[in-house]
Amino acid sequence: MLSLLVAVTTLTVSACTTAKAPNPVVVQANEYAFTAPDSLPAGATAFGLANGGKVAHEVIVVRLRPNADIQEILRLDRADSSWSALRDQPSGILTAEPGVTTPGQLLINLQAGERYLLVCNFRDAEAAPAHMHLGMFKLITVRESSE
Ligand SMILES: [Cu+2]
Repeated sequence: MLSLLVAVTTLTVSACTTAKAPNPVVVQANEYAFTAPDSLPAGATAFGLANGGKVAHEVIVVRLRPNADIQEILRLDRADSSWSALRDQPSGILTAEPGVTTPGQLLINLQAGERYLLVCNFRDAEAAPAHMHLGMFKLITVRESSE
């Protein structure tokens, strides 16, 4: 009986030590920019959004195709053209009212060597430009995991 207890205890400890918690990254938003690291390690990453601004913001996280150029993306988007050929499906979206940090997080398994773009498409008025075109975009390069 004692040996069985020891075996169960060992298994439990082993399961706990092999599961790695996601790397928490809180993206800061204001008018009109994101503050976030230029690069992040590969692996499970839990994105949050903290809105320090005076209007609502969102962050869309999208992985770019290898040759995607940010200026080309901005040009196409400004022309109301699709730039879906330059990216994958968005990994997800967080939104935050002014002064709010999202209680939930967006969990993304970042891939080494890839680039992810953060964008905000909110507008302050129907005829106003999307925040992306006022500077709310940020490119993040993923480096090898430090392990
Ligand atoms: Cu915004």
